[in-house]
Amino acid sequence: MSKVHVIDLDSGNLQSIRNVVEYLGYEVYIVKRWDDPELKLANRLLLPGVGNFGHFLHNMRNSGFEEPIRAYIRSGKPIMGICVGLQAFFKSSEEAPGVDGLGLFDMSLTRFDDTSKPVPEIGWNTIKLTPQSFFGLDPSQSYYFDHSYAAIVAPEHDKERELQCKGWQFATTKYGDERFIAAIMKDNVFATQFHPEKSGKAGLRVIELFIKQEHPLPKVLEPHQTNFSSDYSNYGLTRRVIACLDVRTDDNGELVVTKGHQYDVREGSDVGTKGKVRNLGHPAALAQAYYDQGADAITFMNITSFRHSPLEDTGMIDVLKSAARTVFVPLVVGGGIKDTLDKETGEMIPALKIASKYFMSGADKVSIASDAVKASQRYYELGGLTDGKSSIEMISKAYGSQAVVVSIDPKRVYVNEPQDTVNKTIKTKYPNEQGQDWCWYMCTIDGGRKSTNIGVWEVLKACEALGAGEILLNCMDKDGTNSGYDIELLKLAKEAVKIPIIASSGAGKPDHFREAFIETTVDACLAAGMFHNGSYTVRDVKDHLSLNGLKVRVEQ
Ligand code: 1PR
Repeated sequence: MSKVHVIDLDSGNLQSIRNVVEYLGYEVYIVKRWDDPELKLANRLLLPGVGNFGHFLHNMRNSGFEEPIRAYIRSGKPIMGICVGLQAFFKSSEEAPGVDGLGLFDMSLTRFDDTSKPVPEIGWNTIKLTPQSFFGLDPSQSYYFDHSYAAIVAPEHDKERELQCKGWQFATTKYGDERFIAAIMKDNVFATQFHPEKSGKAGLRVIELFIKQEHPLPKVLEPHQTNFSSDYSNYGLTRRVIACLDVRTDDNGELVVTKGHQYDVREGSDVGTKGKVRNLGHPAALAQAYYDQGADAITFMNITSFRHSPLEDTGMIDVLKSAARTVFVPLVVGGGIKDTLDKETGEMIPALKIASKYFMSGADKVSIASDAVKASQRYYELGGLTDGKSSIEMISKAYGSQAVVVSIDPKRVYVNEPQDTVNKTIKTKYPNEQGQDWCWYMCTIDGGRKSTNIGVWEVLKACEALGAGEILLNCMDKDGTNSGYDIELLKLAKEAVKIPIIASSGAGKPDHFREAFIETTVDACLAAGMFHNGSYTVRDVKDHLSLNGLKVRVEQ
């Protein structure tokens, strides 16, 4: 087996799949048309999907792929579906009433219950095999999940037995109190709800064994691993540790990773003087280093995109392409995702097109900051309604809400009493010099350079309604200070929305991560400076969390 065929249904994870298969040493053939004669020659077929179930199936039908895929399956040759690729093999989904799946598995998907946990499920979870392993699936490993709908088998305990009787082999995962199908196999059809292409070495192994059609026995679980896989203190997920790379050109015109002190990236800005742009290393090389240390996701922020459009910024695209070839955890890219005027042609380029360029280069998610604040203001101007035109809505419609992160850059504003602002206030434990102990968090735009009149609570609510999948919550007062996260801000944000929140700004030592995870219900913690200056590695943070009883992903 030297060639692997991949069906192209405009899925956001297509490039990531291609990267993994090439990394494993196989040739990739992307099948773009249903009548491509290559499809008949395929011996291993991958069906990647992300986003909306209905959108994916309509796309499959409208592009004429349904019957060729069914014919391939009837031929008995191996096929593997990934994420929405798995969901398409089921009967239907609550996400798209009235749209039929391929019906290979006689079961329907439903939305996770969000009354007591964040939805979507974003993060690394363990699996339970029923009854035995296939394609190297390993209960001692964690796999990366990113979805709101699932083939839920619990609490109907008999369901699992019923499915086994049908000859299905499957692995399940528990998110909160809901158990669902994480991977499934019947005859030549194999599929995973998780993203093996983004699950580090454990995921690469699953794809490789599918290509080789091998089923080695998994390792026997050590007693401590059994405890680890039954820890539901974070709904079953590990505590995610994320490394962030702020990227811009330095004074020599080189694209570098930099780091600000309260967003000022020039040397000496922390002591009141101004020097050169801090150069902390090459973006792709640092991304690789953090991946090797065990980072659970990497974010790239194009921090001068308010000045230069990403359309002109081919350097960032090159960085992303290079990192995506060897870094197999989710890659998030932000900066300049908004409708943009192309200066050369005078044409308005929609945010969706800019995002697509990043997805095609290997990004799994895009992060929107300034434009999300503007979209929130518009949302309230429309009386809490959406007009479908914002970048958040357009991108989440095309690529799924899991692909849209909203990055927020708030700053504390003190007031005498809550009535002094229309925005949501908190009573803080840290009054300002004037003794004011009420404050709200004003959302800034253009990398903290411009103030607005809207608060973080209001932007969070609006962005959730517009379809954002996750929030990256910075804090201008804390950025680069190494003094710990703003716990009050995190608590406020977690009260506002159900979608997951990534804490950012202020981490200076591993214990700051523990503090954020214990004192708040935040879903992930991100840091930049403490990793870039070499004080600590990602592994140091994970060791510290683990010693303090918090489950983390460690590659075996
Ligand atoms: O507005 O959609 O074009 O996006 C611009 C993006 O670039 C935003 O997400 C904004 O946060 C980011 N950005 C713009 N200017 C800066 C700057 O620093 N001058 N970075 C900037 C903001 C915040 C985080 C940082 C954390 C952790 N930096 O990226 O990594 O605060 O830092 P720490 O652990 O060292 O404290 P758009």
